[in-house]
Amino acid sequence: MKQTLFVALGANLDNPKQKITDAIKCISQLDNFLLIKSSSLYLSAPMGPQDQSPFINAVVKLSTTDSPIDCLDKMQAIEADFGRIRKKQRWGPRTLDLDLLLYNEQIIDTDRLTIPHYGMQQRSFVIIPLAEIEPKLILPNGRSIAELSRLLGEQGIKKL
Ligand code: ROI
Repeated sequence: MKQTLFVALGANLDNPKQKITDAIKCISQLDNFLLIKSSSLYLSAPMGPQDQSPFINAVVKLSTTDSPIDCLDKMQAIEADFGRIRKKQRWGPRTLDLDLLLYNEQIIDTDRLTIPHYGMQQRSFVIIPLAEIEPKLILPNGRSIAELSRLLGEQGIKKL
């Protein structure tokens, strides 16, 4: 059975634009994954400590036969390949961040995985690219992506 998965990408170190483009290609080549849609790249002001570079952000829609935890393992393996060092400064700079946003309409709350992603509704750098590729989306809590993106607006984020 094919499942629908949305993944958010973010990076702000070492040529982040190239990192995001390469990561999208890498995800699209994973076994059991099919890339359905890819948002534009966005330049966004850092959330968290301000003494760091702006981020490049994007969101992709995928179809997969993998379970949520297998998806997480694969995304974390790609993060590691791209040289992300975990456990550094909280909310600090990162070479590549891959967050599982949504897996069908499922709600998952385990030690390793929280879906929908806990902060997504407050983050314009997630909501705006998600609204670009899936304007009719309704989140598992019943809120529409159109409404959320209207509420958040495009402050601090710029389509490239
Ligand atoms: N800020 C922006 N703009 N984009 C991100 O992807 C991002 N990721 C993070 C923190 C450090 C919280 N800030 C961010 O992990």
